[in-house]
Amino acid sequence: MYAQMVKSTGEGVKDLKEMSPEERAFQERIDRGEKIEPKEWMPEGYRKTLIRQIGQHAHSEIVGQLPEGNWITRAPTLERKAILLAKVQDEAGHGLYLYCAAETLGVSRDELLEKLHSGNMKYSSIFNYPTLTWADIGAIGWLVDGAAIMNQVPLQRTSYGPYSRAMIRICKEESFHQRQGYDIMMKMAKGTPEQKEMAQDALNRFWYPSLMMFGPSDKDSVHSAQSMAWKIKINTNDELRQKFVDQTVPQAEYLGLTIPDENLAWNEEKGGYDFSEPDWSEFYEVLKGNGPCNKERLGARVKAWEDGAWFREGLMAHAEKQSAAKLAAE
Ligand code: FAQ
Repeated sequence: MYAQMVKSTGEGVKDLKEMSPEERAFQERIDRGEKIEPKEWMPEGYRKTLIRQIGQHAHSEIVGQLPEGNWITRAPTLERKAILLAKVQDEAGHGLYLYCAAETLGVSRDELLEKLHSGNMKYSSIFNYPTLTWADIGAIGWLVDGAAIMNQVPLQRTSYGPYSRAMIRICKEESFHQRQGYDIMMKMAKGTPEQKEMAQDALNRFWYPSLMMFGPSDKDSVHSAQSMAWKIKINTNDELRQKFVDQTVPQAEYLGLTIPDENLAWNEEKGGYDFSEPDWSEFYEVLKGNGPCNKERLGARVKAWEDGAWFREGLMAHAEKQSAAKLAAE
């Protein structure tokens, strides 16, 4: 399996023969499907890759609250508002499980947040797009949570124990998120002509950014080969993107909506759809901070951090007072 991987994904991944005895023993554990737990020996690159991926994933969950949070006060009914509130709160919970998983690798939550706020750590490109209408909330649940699930279900089998266990819980909640989004789209698509138009417009704007969530195409993915050898990633970016398209096209047909891609066509031979690639220059611009909402999103997170300083200081003062009192009593 490992030898095959090295062959198929190419350069930069050490062959078993080039590894130190510790590295080889580690790789053999991964190949046997064993989980790696926090205090066990691991190559520095494995630790760093996990901190990067889990940290970015946690940031995505937290920043991902902002586009939908924008509509909580404007949800069309009390029921929709309660559902959206629950969903946005779930995303906060996902962020917290993931920060905890990252902390087991020896990085503090404050360090991770500092890197996010200073622009030295990424979060998913998708959250740099605006939510202009209520239909966008449907499109996010359907497409963005749909893409997130496609990526995260295999991550339940990732090699790092705390990440894999966090993913199991997160995936359960993401399924509810996807269903609520599709339910909004059904109401809109089967509603008045204006509502259907809003649903189509939301699909038009969110389709390609959703495809970008899976990362650059395999030939441009810098981390995939090593991450797959370590089973941090289970599938390549293109494999998951293809599965997402194959799953989503019939869902769009059921809604009576059109995927905004003239090249979309069933390919009998490959057993999947042919489809157009997203505009990768737009993707890299968004990653560089030049997407439509990058400044607003990061600004909101930095403000929340600064506004919460008094609260964190209060908690620390209380904790210090308590431990001083405990010491005095001993
Ligand atoms: N956005 O070599 P690769 C959610 C970066 S959760 C921004 O292919 P890798 C829930 C990548 O970091 C959504 N950056 O990288 C929700 C790397 O840059 P670096 C988040 C991206 O790591 C729903 C460079 O490009 N999910 O939505 C993106 O092997 C609704 C080269 O790329 C996860 O984080 C992107 N889309 O593969 C919340 C899942 N794609 O770090 C609220 C876990 C790539 O060297 C509402 N993560 N980059 O500076 C993963 O599976 C992987 O990290 C990938 C990227 C697949 C995202």
